[in-house]
Amino acid sequence: MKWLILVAGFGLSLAQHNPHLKHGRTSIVHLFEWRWADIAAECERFLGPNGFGGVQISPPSEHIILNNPWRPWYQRYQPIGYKLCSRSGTEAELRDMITRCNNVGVNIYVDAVINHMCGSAGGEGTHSSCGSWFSAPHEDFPSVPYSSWDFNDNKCHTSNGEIQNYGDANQVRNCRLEGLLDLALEKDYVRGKVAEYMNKLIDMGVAGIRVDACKHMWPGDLQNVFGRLHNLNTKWFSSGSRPFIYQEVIDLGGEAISAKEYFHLGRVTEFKYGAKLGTVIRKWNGEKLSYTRNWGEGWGFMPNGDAVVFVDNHDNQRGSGAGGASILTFFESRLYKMAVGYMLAHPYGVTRVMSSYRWDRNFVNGKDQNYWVGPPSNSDGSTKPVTINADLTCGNGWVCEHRWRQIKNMVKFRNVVNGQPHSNWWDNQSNQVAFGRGNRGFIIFNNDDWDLDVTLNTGMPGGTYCDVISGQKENGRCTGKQIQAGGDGRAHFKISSRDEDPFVAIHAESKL
Ligand code: AAO
Repeated sequence: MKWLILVAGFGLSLAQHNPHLKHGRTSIVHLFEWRWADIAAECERFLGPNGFGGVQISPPSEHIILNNPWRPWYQRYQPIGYKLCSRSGTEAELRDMITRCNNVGVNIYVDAVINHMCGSAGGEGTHSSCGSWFSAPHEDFPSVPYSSWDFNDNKCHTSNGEIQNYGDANQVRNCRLEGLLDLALEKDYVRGKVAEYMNKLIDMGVAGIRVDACKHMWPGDLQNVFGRLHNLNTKWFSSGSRPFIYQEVIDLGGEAISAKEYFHLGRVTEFKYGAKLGTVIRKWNGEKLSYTRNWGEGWGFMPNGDAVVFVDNHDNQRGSGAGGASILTFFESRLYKMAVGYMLAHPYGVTRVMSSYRWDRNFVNGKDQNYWVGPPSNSDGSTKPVTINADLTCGNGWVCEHRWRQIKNMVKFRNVVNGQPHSNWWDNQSNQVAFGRGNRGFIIFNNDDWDLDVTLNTGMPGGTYCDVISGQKENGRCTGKQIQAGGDGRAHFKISSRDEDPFVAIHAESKL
């Protein structure tokens, strides 16, 4: 009996680690603050055709509307209830998006904010995205409903009810994160309401959930909630599929709470990944690309099967969250493309690509005063649509990193080499490195200040390949550099340190 329970529990937890990506796809893109209508169109016109596996959407739940500062992006991390009208659109638009994305094999992952409601200073009234009345000072959210009984106040023992010390696990989980009203997830009632919210989305067809602020919730409480979740909708997923769970836990070491406390519940965001990769590509702290020969668990990252990885996320691209100044973003596009290319070529983790909007940075004493700036908006606060330019880039202030040729093509690379081992490593003991993925793909970087000129064994079948970084294969022709592999798999590479993109990638489907 004991064995049976153990085996069942193990099976369940493993299941929640599976992102249920379709058609051999391997990557998720975070379309941060996009409208549902734009995501639906993007699934059909771009993500499906280009082999993207899924989209992480911004929180779909009803949220506070803030005026000071004006409509910051982070208002969506202050729920008022679980109705599904948000800055991204209505419930009908959400449902339409989920259906249309699923129909082209692109999964939807919901960002669920379940640790808290709005901030204690959120006031009282109907300044919420569906117009529901609430009172922050009285902890009253009738649309759920939650009342003051449903919050953690008596469990927190700090002077102001806030988290003051990340070295104290009780504070981190029982007190308020940045003044946000902290839900008592130990209560059966609260667990039920949260699970009901998630189940509504699961029934609508989402494939999984990014769970916000998991460090601030007890693993046992989360286990109870996740145990209540329905299986995925069998219209699009095989019967018995458990929702994919990936938990936001920031663990750079040195705190009371560590990521491993959450592994049995689902995957976890590996924040060390982007922090270290940024340091390596910037060549800070004496780091070199050649040191990444054992990238992954060899660098002290969590087990491969537990990790979701990314170069930057919506917090640390604007200097909050974790990682600090080493994090690379679209603002430093040359280094950024190399970092994303490295991540997508390397077998470690489930990969998430960031897709952002532009804002004007304004650093004062190392802090961006404009980190709060919301998505491109009209004067009434509504989010501007994502427009598509003739060259397939985005307009209206949307950056669309996922559409950049180099990134789009590396998403495809990852699909083509899926399941192949990391192989044929080469380095110059400095910042020139290369590695293959079995006989399906090969990538080489020159992050030194001098040119690269070398002949290497790629492990690929002989032939002419099109480099998918400087160009791509179009109608059987190559718009970029061509690489000749001999019958022995050896190929000659030349990369100037002044190239626009100092890396080259070839794969089985870029063969001419
Ligand atoms: C806003 C205002 C607040 C106001 C509040 C309520 O900014 O001034 O008090 O409303 O009125 C987002 C925004 C917040 C915003 C919030 C609600 O980022 O600014 O507050 O919406 O609108 C912690 C959490 C982590 C969280 C991260 C931002 O652990 O879960 O803070 N991320 C998620 C979301 C995020 C969202 C929320 C959670 C809330 O992704 O968008 O907030 O729903 C240490 C700890 C981390 C901790 C950071 C930051 O990190 O380890 O756990 O993250 O501190 O407090 C080095 C260290 C690293 C350290 C880091 C920063 O890198 O190695 O460990 O420095 O010190």
